Amino acid sequence: MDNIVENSQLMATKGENIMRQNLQQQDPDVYDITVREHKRQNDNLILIASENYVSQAVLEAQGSIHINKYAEGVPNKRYYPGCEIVDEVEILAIERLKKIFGCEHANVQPHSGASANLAAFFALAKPGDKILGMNLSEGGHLSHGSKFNVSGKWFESVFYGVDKNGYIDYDVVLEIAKREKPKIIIAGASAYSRTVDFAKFREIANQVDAYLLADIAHIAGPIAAGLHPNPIAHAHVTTSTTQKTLRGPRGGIIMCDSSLANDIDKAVFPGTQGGPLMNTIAAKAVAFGEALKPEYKDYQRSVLENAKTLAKSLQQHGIKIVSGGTDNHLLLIDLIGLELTGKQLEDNLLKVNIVANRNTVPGDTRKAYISSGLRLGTPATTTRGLQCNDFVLIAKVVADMINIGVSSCEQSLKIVQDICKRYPIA
Ligand code: DSN
Repeated sequence: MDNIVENSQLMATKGENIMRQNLQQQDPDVYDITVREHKRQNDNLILIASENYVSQAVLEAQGSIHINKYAEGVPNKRYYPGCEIVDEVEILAIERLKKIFGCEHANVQPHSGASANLAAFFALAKPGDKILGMNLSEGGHLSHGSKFNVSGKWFESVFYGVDKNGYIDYDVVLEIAKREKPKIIIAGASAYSRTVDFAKFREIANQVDAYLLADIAHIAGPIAAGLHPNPIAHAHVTTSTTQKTLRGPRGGIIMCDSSLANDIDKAVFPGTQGGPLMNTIAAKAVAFGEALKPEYKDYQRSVLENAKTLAKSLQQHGIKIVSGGTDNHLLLIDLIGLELTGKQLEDNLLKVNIVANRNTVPGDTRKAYISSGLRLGTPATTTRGLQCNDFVLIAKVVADMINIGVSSCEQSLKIVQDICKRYPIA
């Protein structure tokens, strides 16, 4: 008997400790890893086009008590009790998102961009239907019909690419659409640096009676700031991630007009997901609030200006850029014809504290794991505060790593370290 009392007291004390101890006290191993990751993010220039640094407020919301709540269903129609407060935060996220993009309906529950796309497919098509997306090797995304992804296994996927100048040729897209008669046309990419003409895509979709799905994962930030055409008036369904240019937590969103609202909501839950991540939804609400502030537009403008400067400066050093430049936050270095591969350049840049990922480029004959290109993006470094003159220096470092190779390492590393010191992360 005494033992039972002692044990339950011990458990109560342990429970209390678990609720009170911070990460450092409770799990020094994970704490130590986290401190080192913080240092890595501070000491390197993150030029991965899909990464960013969230605000302190987004971090707090993501790590908040909302993490504990199950809330299957939608606000005011849940399958669990006790959802009245998390309902408020989800409604806030939805209303802010609708205001940013001007859509009639929004679902903020997708766990990621790929989950958002899966739910959109689930709502609009049936297994075996045909979908038309951008070729992965020319800038598209895995979840747009790649044979390695569920989208390519459930659907018959056909693809469009870019022309010899690196631009989408809308006449060719129309030709393919007329020939293939897809159920869904996907307008969106993960490595396309030019403006996407959503109105043209809708005209094409109308001609073949297809749904238009706009995936704006990469360009959501510039669209939110009015610096890239908005697909909402043209696409039947629009999906996005929230962590890239949009600068929110890792997650997904879906937007559509009221006529598809119910289908989309049901496709997310119970169609393809279970309980939503309420802490992530709280963090999305915070990020959407930030996107509605006037200074957000300045940030997005700087992202685009910095990308343009980086592209132009690289070209001045003789580096080939796919499509000859950029209209958005990213650019692709084309290494076709050089011995240097994308993988080697990625590895070499790591030696000078620059983190950017290899990518296939149009006309690439190397495997995706090796690639003949490198993708560079400016969202994360712009959040740190870097300006155009910093990108002139960065271009010189990248160009030296291509033209001269690792022999220029020491001086290049010093330039990067100096920039990182001038713009510390919190
Ligand atoms: N969205 C991809 C990227 O652009 O990095 C990852 O899936």
